[in-house]
Amino acid sequence: MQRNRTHRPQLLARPVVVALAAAVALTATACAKSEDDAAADQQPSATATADTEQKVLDPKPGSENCTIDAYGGQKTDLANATVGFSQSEKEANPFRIAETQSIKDEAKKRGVKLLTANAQSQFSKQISDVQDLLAKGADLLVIAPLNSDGWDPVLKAAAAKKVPIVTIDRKINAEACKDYVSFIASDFVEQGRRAADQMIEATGGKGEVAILLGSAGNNVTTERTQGFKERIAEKAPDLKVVFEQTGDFAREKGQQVTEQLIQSQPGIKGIYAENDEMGLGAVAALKGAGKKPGDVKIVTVDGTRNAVQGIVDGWISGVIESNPRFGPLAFQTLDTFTQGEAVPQDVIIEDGAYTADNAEQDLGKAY
Ligand code: GZL
Repeated sequence: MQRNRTHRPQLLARPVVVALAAAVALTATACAKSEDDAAADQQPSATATADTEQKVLDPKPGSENCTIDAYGGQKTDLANATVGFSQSEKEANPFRIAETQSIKDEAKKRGVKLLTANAQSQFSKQISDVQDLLAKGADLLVIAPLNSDGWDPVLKAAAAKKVPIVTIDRKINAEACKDYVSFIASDFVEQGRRAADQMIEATGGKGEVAILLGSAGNNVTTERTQGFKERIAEKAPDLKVVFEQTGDFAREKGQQVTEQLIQSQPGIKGIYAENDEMGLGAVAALKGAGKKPGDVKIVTVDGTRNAVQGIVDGWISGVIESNPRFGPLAFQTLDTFTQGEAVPQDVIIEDGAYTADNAEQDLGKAY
């Protein structure tokens, strides 16, 4: 369930926070919501942008908990520990820049020693990066995975040293509370649904649209595509997806694919780009083809400054945020867990959204 709150209660004492969050989750699932209420819950206000300092561990509905007793390992004081952070993609994409900065800021705020590594978008390097972090003495790991599969060597090495792992952003196909403690991420299917809502709004629900797919081999691409197609089918059957091709989450590839698209589908009405970098590449291609702002409706996902500026300039119709500011939640999870308290196995980070209604006033919240 996607809820957008721009403000949160101050962080309460840990056990109360986790209990409160769990109580809210239970109440939300237990109470009988009317169809309208449930639907209303699903329609976040277009002007809401996420609270950048989310600290409450919002459990994904149905999430189980994990404790250090169940996982194995020793209670420890996070302040005396060394945390290793493995970033997946090169710091060229503002999403990755903001994500890494958030981890570094929170470590500094808490006085925790942080070791970092960047795999430069090469999965084999990410595996060796994590092994290096373990060799350098990381007591805990935070991993932003590039791919969902292929993690066994790392999981075995971390388990052998009883080093707990928290994964952020993309999911690894492994067992929660056994191979890793918690998975903290956006609801990517919901992001796809919300992007579809914005595309339906922008196109009037009729015509042909294209999807610039993210890179293969991760749940983000799969789930953003799933949510978008589900919602289109549910709410705008006259909106037809006639083109799908990966732009690898990269601006130049997004531009190349869009150049091919407007050659092969000159009547295309909308483009759903599964991240802002590809969306900005699409804008460059449209400009190069002599199109005007708004000729083709573009909806993207991330919430980067340039994409939100694209809304102000009329080139982009809407941006669904994919909140990269995992630092507070990742360290809150590590802190609560190492104190011996329960943490949710699945934690949701909340996303905002930008449209013509709020892009100008909220541009400063984009990253
Ligand atoms: C989503 C993240 C995606 C971003 C892209 O949480 O995995 O990877 O949307 C990035 O910008 O490449």
